Amino acid sequence: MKALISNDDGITASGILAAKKAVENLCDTYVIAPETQQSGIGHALTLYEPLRVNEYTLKDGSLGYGVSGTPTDAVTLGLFEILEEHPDIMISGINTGYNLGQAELTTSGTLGAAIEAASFGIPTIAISLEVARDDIKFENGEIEIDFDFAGKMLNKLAKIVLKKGLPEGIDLLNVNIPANPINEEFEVVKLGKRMYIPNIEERLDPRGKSYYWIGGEPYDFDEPGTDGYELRRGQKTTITPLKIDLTNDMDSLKKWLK
Ligand SMILES: [Mn+2]
Repeated sequence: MKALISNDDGITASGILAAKKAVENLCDTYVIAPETQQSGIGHALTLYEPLRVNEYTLKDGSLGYGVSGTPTDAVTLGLFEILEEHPDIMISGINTGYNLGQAELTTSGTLGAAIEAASFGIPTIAISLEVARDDIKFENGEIEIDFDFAGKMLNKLAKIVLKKGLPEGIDLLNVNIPANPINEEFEVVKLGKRMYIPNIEERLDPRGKSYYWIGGEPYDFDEPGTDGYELRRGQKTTITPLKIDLTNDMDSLKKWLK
């Protein structure tokens, strides 16, 4: 069995090594990830720049492939250039910081990599860890983060996926690990509305012209049964089944067009 492991925090991030460590007793692991921090890049594909693949020695001494592009670039090169055959499972993460809700699902690079792999029928897990401190969300492997519980949950889930694949009609799973878990169960939840309310900072450049910096304040999760509510308020490990097909109600559209 083979696992392709990627992320959006970059190949040097500690979370990708945690993901590798979590599943290496189950299968062969191949770490193929962007060289640089790509959080927020979504499902972007590089079409007008050359892409390089550089070999990296990961902190555990093993070989990894760093791609000079996006998470989707890394997965595409992984599947169609670097690996000889498609893996039995793809894991995106472990992301530093949660990935919740409908709104940012397609801006998340963690989900971007996952959606790309899942679109080729590979059973895929996107996994993210809630972190208490805002300043470590874009860490590059230099800050010590405790991925032990997240790794344990990932191992549990990957074992099931490798044995049974995913249920019919489900393309990928979005998993979020709380900072202070109350149990070792998976709570099946639907997507909430969003993770953040945009918080835009306007600054002045040295020539007096405005520039903007997009940030966010956590959305106030208020709907029980959603990922944001159960993770943030309940400190449960949430798991959401996703499908890539975004097609909505065709009949109501046909009626509307008449
Ligand atoms: Mn990230």
